[in-house]
Amino acid sequence: MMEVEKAKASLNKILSKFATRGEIGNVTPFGTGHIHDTYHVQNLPPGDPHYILQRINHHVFKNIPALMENIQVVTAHLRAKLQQDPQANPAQEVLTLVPTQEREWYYKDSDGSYWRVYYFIPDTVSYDVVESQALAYQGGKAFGRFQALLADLPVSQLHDTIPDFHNVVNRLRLFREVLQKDPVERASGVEAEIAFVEERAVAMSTIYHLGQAGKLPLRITHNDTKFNNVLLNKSNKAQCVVDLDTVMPGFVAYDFGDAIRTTINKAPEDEADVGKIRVDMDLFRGFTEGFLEETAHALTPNEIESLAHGVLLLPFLMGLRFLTDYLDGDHYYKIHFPEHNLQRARAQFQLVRKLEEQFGVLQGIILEVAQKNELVTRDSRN
Ligand code: ADP
Ligand code: GN1
Ligand code: MG
Repeated sequence: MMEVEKAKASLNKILSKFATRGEIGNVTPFGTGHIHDTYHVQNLPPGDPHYILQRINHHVFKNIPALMENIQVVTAHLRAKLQQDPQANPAQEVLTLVPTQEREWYYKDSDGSYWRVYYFIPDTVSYDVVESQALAYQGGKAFGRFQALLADLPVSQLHDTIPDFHNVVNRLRLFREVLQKDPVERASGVEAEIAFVEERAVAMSTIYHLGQAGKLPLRITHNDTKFNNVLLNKSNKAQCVVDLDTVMPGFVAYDFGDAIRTTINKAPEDEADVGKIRVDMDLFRGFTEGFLEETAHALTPNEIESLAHGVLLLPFLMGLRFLTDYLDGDHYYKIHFPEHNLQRARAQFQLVRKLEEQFGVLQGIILEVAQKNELVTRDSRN
């Protein structure tokens, strides 16, 4: 059998373990995620649902049963909340897992790979780069609403799927360990990037210290709020938040900062020409308005204050993680060419520089929008 046919047969065999219906047609690679292998599964009979099949990266997520339990708890909670909302359409607005024939949420094959299936949410779009303020606003609404809908799910119900995921102290420690070992002898080529990291190690610890001091409440956060993890409908209205693997206890500034990172920079995350990396304040305002309309009423003053710090921290953390993976020989993220992780790190660090220049402006917009929304909420409650 040809390689392609063999691969097709093995994907079909995996799919036969799941309680799908209809007759499977083409199975094609899908999306631009860096972690899992994602496929779109076509269903031949008209009217039968299409599916998303994913090989879950178990090098990144080491406890797959705990991961899948989280996803089950989160999607069930979101679905129950949306079912109380007459305007909502839960089947299209929350991910829905398809169980295996054995009524499990994942299937482990004989090679040790883990697989899961979701219903495909049709007629949607996602964006790697955001072009308009209206779109940025929709992203803010989507992640803000996600946070608000999960506010009454006790944090103790979720496992930490990747412990210390956004903990900068942990990320700096891992970076320094790899740098010390320099396993693929790349450290001598990235002295400027190493200096960039060390110059900011203290300044980037603000959220960590506030957290340690108990000044920021732990909430259920998404923790991977890249803009392309929102599906929008054909009219560009936010419809569904995807990529729920890192939904776990965290600080609200993480979600805000990670989303801003991929919203306000019109260049791609891995832009090769750092001269093209700019901060677009209209997009910043759009996202902030959407996000705070959904969340401001529930946030503490310390959390509001922390949001601008999250905006600096998240691109710094992502650059640090890309750089660490580059120094480590590219084991974590999918790369498309040899220096891809380094290029990603450089682009993120340039974004940090641009955001540092604008810190006061960012903070001003956040405070203005937060106050407006708190007043609106207070008035509507009176
Ligand atoms: P990764 O963790 O590798 O980023 P994701 O779970 O985010 O993987 O999936 C990759 C992409 O596939 C998403 O950005 C989204 O565009 C698309 N996607 C994922 N799940 C669905 C779904 N149920 N319906 C439609 N599109 C989906
Ligand atoms: C990964 O899965 P994906 O591509 O949405 C990563 C995020 C990074 C992102 C950078 C589990 O997200 O933390 O921000 O790449 N996810 C994991 O693009 O590490
Ligand atoms: Mg994703």
